[in-house]
Amino acid sequence: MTYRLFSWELSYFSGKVRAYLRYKERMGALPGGFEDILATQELQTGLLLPATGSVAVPQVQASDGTWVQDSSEIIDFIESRHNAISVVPNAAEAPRQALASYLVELLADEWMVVPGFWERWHYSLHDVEPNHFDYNAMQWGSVGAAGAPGKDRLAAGAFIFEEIFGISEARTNPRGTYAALVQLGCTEETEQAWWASMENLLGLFDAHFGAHDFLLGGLPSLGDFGLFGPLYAHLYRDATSGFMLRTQHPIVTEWVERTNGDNVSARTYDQRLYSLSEDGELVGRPATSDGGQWLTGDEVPDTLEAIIAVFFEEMWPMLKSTMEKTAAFISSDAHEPGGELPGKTFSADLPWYEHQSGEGALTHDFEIGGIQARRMVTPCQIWMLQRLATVLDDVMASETGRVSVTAWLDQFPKGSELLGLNDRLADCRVRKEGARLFSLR
Ligand SMILES: N[C@@H](CCC(=O)N[C@@H](CS)C(=O)NCC(=O)O)C(=O)O
Repeated sequence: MTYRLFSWELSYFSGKVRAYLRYKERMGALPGGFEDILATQELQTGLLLPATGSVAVPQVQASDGTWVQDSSEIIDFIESRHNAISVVPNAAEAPRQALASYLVELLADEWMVVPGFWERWHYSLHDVEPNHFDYNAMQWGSVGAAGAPGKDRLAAGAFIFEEIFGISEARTNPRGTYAALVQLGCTEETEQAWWASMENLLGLFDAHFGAHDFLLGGLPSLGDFGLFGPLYAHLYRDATSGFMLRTQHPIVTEWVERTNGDNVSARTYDQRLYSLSEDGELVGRPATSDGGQWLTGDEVPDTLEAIIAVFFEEMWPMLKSTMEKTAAFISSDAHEPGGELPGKTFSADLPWYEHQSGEGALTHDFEIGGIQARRMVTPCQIWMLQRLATVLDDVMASETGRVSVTAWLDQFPKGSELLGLNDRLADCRVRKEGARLFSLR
């Protein structure tokens, strides 16, 4: 079985899936491998859209013709077919580690996306210093005008920013990516608070990756690939944040390179680490922390718990409101039973534009850094929460799992509320078909 990955190098969620597929392939767990294909507009509209109902990247096509859209669903799909070198801890044997993996993935996908998205577009504004407009235009032009000479690719990117994203009037009349930032609750009032949230997390990553090469020890897992979304194509590759990351967070920078499968002085796939035996022979030894394995005994280190505490403190209140607001919308006159719901992460989905912007029925209050603000409700978070609820069911299925996870969640303020997730989801469950979301009732 081989796979085609349709992706962009500049894309948050493409980086997550590419690093995951590279890891599986290099560990020998993906026979047949995968082909990484630039998702040009021609392929997006001619192939991806008819197959799944969305042009979003990444998308994967298996050699039997099956299409999968959404980074999390792609990982679930590949894991179900290639279970060697699993990236998800077994819920029965390591219930805390399993839950921790999904919680970090959710935080990375749907919360860190806001400051990750902001830094790219803020430091592209004409009057902001330092500035990476040209870098960003080049990477967008290289998708929009793939195959054209460099100067034309750069010009194509600048054209997209002006004509489609209206970058010159981003503050006064936000369009494109700038309108999307407002829909995500990232405005001049909140942007510094969002960035402070990211900086706090970077400090927590320094502490964790200073002791362990990956979230769960000496091998990567689902949470690492989740974090790769914000930390690779955005914070590491974008020029302004990339300079900051390299100069202020070398430990996180090395984790990015390691998780991407780059050679980092033998700490990952392609270079070996040897010692010399007494008689001068080369003797191999693990190059990564923790003996090159996940931590045993279902250990979740304190430094990882500190990251999960951010999930409960900052993101969980919004997720509770997402479930309530989606349930109210589904039962309102604005929605037909079983009808479609918006599916996008980064911006309001066009057919629901009025509902997801301003004070629309699919907007809600949230808090960041003590500031009250408003943002769109994102039903794809419901789909992510349903996935989490399944893991929770698995870990709670045994008496030992139940005791262990209940005690573990108790340490986080409001952590025990997660145990009622199925009840909270009861009136807002969704069904995913290709890329499209529908209510269940
Ligand atoms: N939840 C989806 C989000 C995918 C997504 O938003 N992809 C972005 C690029 S990182 C995109 O294609 N946006 C353009 C669009 O949705 O039209 C996932 O995890 O794959």
